[in-house]
Amino acid sequence: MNLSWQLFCKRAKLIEDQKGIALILVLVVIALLVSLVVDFSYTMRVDLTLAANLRDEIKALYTARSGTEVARLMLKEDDPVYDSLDEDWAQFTEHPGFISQDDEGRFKGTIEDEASKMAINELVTEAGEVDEDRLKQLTRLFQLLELDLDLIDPILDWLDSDDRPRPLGAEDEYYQGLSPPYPCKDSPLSAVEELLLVKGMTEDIFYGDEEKKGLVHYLTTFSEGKVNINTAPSLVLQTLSDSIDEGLAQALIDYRQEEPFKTIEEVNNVPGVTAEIYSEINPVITVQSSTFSLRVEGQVRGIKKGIFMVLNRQGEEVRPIFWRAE
Ligand SMILES: [Ca+2]
Ligand SMILES: [Ca+2]
Repeated sequence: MNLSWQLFCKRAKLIEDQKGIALILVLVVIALLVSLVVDFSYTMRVDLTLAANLRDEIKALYTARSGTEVARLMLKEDDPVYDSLDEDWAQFTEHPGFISQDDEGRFKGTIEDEASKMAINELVTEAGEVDEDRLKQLTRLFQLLELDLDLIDPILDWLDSDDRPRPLGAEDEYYQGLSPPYPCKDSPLSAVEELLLVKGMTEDIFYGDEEKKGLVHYLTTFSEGKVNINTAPSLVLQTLSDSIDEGLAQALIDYRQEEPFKTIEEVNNVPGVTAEIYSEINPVITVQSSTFSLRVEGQVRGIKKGIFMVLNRQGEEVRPIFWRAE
């Protein structure tokens, strides 16, 4: 083998090696590019999904807000002389004109009359003392719900202006000893949820469960104080007097289903309502309501956004006095 042949072979091998290295480099670059493209595509898809979800969340929230405007309009157009469950506002959810069938945005909701519940803040007078008649009403509510009456003293202490604990109650000294400590309210509640801060109150008692509704369903801080006999459930009607049992409450409901009460005097037409019962309940009943709570859920392609709002109606004006996103 001569020298030139050896040189030729070496050069050829070198070229082969260089080709191999180039091929590996190309493969590495392609692999890097592929992984970059896959990663980019994945990131883009995630970003796109996030953006679509955000878009649908915003659309769902504004769909719910549309629902609140429809509710305001219904209450504005409602006859304010009396308020009953056969009126349009009470059928808010079922109203077929207000729920679109496509997925591009629909809402559903309920309007509830706050005067269908007991006004918890009426327990205490403006002077900060307990109103004995309203205390009887709360006691009846506790009995009907089969709740421990020992919880009433702490509720009264929470609301009354003084700092003297009742036999089973609790004032600032008790609450300041908790971890973390907080002050006793000693004034009307801003929201019924505040009751969860009261000594002895539990979520089970307050919210109830599937079998039994809790206190939150029967108490309000938003009504003007009287109970609307056109909208109150049987249990709240029974809290009005020891003389109103389940049977008489049902008689009141049967009567209003035939024709809503237009005045409180009409309650005397209900079989079983005596002059004594009427004189006992007439200071605390009404047939009109001014405050309604509204729950609306907007939905867009499975994304849901809820709004809870309390609407106050004064004449032609219906305005929100409280709201929160849910
Ligand atoms: Ca009405
Ligand atoms: Ca107190």
